[in-house]
Amino acid sequence: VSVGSLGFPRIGAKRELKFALEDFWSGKASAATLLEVARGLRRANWAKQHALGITHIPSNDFSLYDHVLDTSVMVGAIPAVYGWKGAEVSLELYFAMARGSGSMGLPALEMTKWFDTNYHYMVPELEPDQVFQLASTKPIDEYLEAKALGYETRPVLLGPVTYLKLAKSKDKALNPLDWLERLLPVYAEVLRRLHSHGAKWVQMDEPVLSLDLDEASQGAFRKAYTALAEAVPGLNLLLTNYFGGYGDNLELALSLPVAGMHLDLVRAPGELDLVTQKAPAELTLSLGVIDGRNVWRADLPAILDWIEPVVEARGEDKVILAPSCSLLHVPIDLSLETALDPELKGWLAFAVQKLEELSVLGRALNQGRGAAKDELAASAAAVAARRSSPKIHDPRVQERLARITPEMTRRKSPFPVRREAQQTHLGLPLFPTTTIGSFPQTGEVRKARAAFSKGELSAADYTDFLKSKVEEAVRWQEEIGLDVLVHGEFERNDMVQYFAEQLCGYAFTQHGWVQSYGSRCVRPPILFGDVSRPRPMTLEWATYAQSLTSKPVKGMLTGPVTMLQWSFVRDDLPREQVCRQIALALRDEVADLERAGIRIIQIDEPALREGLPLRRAEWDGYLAWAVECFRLCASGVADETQVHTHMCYSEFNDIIQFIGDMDADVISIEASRSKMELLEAFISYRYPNQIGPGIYDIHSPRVPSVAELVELLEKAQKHLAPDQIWVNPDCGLKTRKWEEVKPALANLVEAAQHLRKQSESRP
Ligand code: THG
Ligand code: ZN
Repeated sequence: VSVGSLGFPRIGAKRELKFALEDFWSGKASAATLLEVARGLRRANWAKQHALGITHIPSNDFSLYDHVLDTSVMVGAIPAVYGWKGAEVSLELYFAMARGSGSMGLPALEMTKWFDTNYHYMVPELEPDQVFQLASTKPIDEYLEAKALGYETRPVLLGPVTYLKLAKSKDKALNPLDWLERLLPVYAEVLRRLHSHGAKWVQMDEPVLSLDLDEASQGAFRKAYTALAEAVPGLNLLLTNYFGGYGDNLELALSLPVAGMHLDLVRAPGELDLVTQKAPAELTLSLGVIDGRNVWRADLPAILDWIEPVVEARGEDKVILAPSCSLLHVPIDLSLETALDPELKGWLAFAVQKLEELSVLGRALNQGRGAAKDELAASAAAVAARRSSPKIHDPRVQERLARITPEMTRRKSPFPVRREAQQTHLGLPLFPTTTIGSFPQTGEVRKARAAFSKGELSAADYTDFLKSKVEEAVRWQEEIGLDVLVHGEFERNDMVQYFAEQLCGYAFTQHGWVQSYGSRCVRPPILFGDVSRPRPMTLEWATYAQSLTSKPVKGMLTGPVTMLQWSFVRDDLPREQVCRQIALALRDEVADLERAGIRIIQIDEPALREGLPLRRAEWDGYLAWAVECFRLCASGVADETQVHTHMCYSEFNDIIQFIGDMDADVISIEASRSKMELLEAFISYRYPNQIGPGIYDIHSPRVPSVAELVELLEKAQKHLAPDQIWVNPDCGLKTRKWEEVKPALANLVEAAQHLRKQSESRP
């Protein structure tokens, strides 16, 4: 068998790409320096994979920003606003598409989540009269670059059907798939050139095969692969689907004229038997047996038990071992972690370790298990140790889980009753104003946190510093007249990490960065054991802020589904069980906040929607437990206590009923950029509770005027009752500057006052 890798993380083990990009953007470094760093990263990644014994080493898995953007550039899909004249695409133009360009007044392309991952890609935008042309030879250049270094690689392309399915058309009446015929010649040209330079295989990533596909999409696959096979007959195409099984698309996939097919056997282990029964003998199978989405060490002997018969039956030369998907979604190298509990460390594998696992499997399959005796024994021992470790099992948590009752997931009274109680208790005006929670994380705040974590600032001094920031923020909110205040979250880093650090059952890495978008990374915490809350997590800051004012201060929590979704989660329990554990821990925090006199508590769930399974048939099952977990966390309070939730990056149309089922007293959503379009789901569903449609787009430095804020509110008021509407920004203000935030929020308050006056003067 051979051993393949579908893609290696490109950010660099020390985030070299991030720093090189940011230096280039700020003018501190030249383009040549950036490109040299990029070249060095590619060289190091190829060398590493080669040294690990990988035979199908990927090329063109690198990207300066995003591989979907690279594909748009490759095929010349550059929207007219960028003024491209058809020549080589400059770095300036590339980054203008990625991030917008202030100086040229150009917008960035839209960015959205890559399938069910926490990675974001730049959405291709096609003109109605889009013509495609080969505008970048990156796949060929990088193939040749590797070749010059002595590596024979397998170039990776984002396949044409997935590319078009991810694209949006400026003219909504047109379906991007209709451009397939025009697009294919460019792909054919790229493949032809790769082939002529000696490429044997090309990996065609088509993860939309993990989705429900309609007839037209299935037809597009047939058309595309028939055309490409005809155009470049001698080249082996590896049809690569991941993040799930082929499901209903299996017959289709098996009918395509490709030389190989990749299976994600972590998400869809059941497909191995199906495929081995049906696949023609000459089809090479790439078996994705190592989890590319999680950080746990694999059970190598168990995998061998499973794969050996397949290799036996199909022949060694027809099997490639692989990770389930690109390793883009896992941290790079476990060996850099020096502070992890050694026991936990023994259970983990990052990208480098995962390739090592594949190489051990390859050796065992090619030379017999004896040739990898020690590694296999170590793998089995690690798996056994993890299973039986007392560190992951907490009987008290399990007992509590078993005692969850349906009553615990229901508020005491229905919303209309709660609303009366809350109105009496809180006495808020019509169109109450608030913010989503965080205030600008200025250089000063970040510096203090860094000094504190390095030990250069004492805990007492750090606390005093934070207190002064909270006090400033409270005073300032009172001054401009906001109705519901927040403490500003100056003490928090990431909204998941902050809570995870305070919960039992979670661990942290030093270098476990995973690309989120462009130069931005996150370091997802590792949820390895039963989750519990040893002590209150947010109480001190909330009560401190409340002590400074008579206006209500909102307590701020990250919800259980988001805590789950943005962590690496143990794979020995169903996700819904883990989520319930988190919900119980947060429920205790909610109770503590209420007891301490906090009358409004916000539980953010920005990741609830992205957790949706890729196939619709699984949606209801997921949504049922996700909503239940939110309610479990939120329902332990009295009628008078007002529960808010906040969701961003969400389309609500197809899940609105479940949003309703969450039964939050108030939900704030991102709505300004879509000019309140996102509200439509709430309107047509007749959402009964209160809503704060965000009216200030926090992704832009622009300060909105009172008039435009009023206009957005009036739009909302057309369809919602006045006493249903809250007035707030789209999202937290962490990434904004005070110079922008202060006038914007003052305008927001004024807009609310304007609406109050209007509605008073009405009969
Ligand atoms: N936290 C987590 N996941 C997320 C978000 C989050 N996924 C979706 C969305 N928010 C992604 N957005 C961002 C925005 C900014 C950054 C990362 C993801 C960012 N990261 C810092 C960087 O790359 O320099 C590092 C932050 C840190 O020190 O932890 O700026 O909010 N989990
Ligand atoms: Zn948000």
